[in-house]
Amino acid sequence: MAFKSISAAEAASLVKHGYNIGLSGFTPAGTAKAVTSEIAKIAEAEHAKGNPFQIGIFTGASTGDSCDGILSRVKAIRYRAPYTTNPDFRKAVNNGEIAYNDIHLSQMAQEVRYGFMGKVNVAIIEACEVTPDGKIYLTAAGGIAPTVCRLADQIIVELNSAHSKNMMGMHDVYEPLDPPYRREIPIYKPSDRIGQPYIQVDPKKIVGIVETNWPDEARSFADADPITDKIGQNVADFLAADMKRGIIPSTFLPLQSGVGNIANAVLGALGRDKTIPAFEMYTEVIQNSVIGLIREGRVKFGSACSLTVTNDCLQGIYDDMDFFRDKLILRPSEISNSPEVVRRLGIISINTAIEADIYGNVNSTHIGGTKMMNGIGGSGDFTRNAYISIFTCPSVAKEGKISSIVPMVSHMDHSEHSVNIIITEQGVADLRGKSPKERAQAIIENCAHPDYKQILWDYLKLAGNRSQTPHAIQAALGMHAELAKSGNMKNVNWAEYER
Ligand code: 0RQ
Repeated sequence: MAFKSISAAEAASLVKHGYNIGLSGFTPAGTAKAVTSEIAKIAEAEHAKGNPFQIGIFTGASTGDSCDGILSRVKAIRYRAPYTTNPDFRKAVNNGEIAYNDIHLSQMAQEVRYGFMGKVNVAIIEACEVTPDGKIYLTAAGGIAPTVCRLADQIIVELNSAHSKNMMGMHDVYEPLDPPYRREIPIYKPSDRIGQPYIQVDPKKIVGIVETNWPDEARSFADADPITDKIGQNVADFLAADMKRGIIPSTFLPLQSGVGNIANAVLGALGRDKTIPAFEMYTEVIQNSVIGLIREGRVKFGSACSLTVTNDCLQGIYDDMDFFRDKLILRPSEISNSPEVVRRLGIISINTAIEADIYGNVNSTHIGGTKMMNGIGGSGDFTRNAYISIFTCPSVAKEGKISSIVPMVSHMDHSEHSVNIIITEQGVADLRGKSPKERAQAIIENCAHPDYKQILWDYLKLAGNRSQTPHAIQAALGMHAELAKSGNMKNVNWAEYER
């Protein structure tokens, strides 16, 4: 079947007010870009005429400015799930303008299939190739593309020549059956292939091909600083010690690592530490540092959902595909983040906290308990099921006015029941096998910034010692209340809470 070549504007005109669109991509990697930019123009024009125009967006994880940014600025998003990193989108969510559903990334495809979020009207899929019999070859990410292609009434393909056709063969497309027919996902090591290198769709559903040449809207990384370097070194030292004492097998275990500068620094430190053998990754995003470690032979294999790398790094992979072809695999997010597979493979997970409390509960998503930052991403998928779950963060934020270690988190994403290890630049709190009271000692002693240690010891004194998880309940959010009042958590005065 020969497909119709259409412009991005023609494609966008197929998307009507009230529709839900399903997008390829996971992080800005592999996300469709041209059609969403044109949808924004339609929204603006309709709004100028006084007509409503808003849509729902289902995608793999965050997107780039051409989706979340442009569409939130023109107020064209009614609903969106899951993770996002766009500052304008964040502003709109925190102003109450967008219904944002921040679910675990592994659950996104299946919740769309189960019908929890409504119909997928149009799928917009970035591809490096599409064949007349309906084989779509994805670009730099798996995301939820197979599911939205199957469920959508219409499929628009953005054929993006900024991505090399060398990408063909890198994907492993597999969609599980829904209960009660679901079977195990047959991945027994990170490099196992279980599906097809393309998405097979009914060619009649492809309503048009939009040809583009639009590089991924990748974010660059800040240079490592002494704090992120120290956190990275603390993670590497902890893992090396756990291997030495036989808790981690001498063959090592596959790693998952979140996104951002800390994650990049952690992987850099792990790569440099030669007491840790060359290892594999079973993760959701592969960042620049991992590509370097694959070239150096320190990472043997990378299974992920996306190549969230800078464009020059991506080009380097495309140019060197003979080398990378048997060392990388890209999967849909419900496979890369599958709790079943994470538990089976014994993944060591490393994610970032905004704040952690003295008992080991972690907040990864909200500032001050109410304002959305980015979202939970895949951190919950991995943490809950990991062999060892690690959270990292600097011990203080905003020039020391905020302690990342607090008596009680202002929002909880990962509970004390799932969190094994907390690591800051100050040190490592190993929470495994400990009661809440023992955890509080380890976290304050090893992770809190020296400026806040006494404040936290004083809180514990106020909380007393006569329960499983001691709290002075009126004072538990006292450091947050103080931040809101005076702008500095250090000014907290526990005497105000003494009875
Ligand atoms: O503020 O942007 O104004 O400078 O939060 O913090 O230290 O720059 O770190 O960019 O790695 O982000 C948790 C948000 C960390 C991220 C989070 C302020 C701080 C700064 C950013 P500015 P940093 P990062 C992967 C898996 C989701 C969970 C996860 C994230 C800004 O890593 O989204 O790992 N994680 N998912 O100043 C107030 C505090 C603060 C604070 C930091 N306690 N109070 N502000 N900040 N701590 C994602 C995927 O699955 C794809």
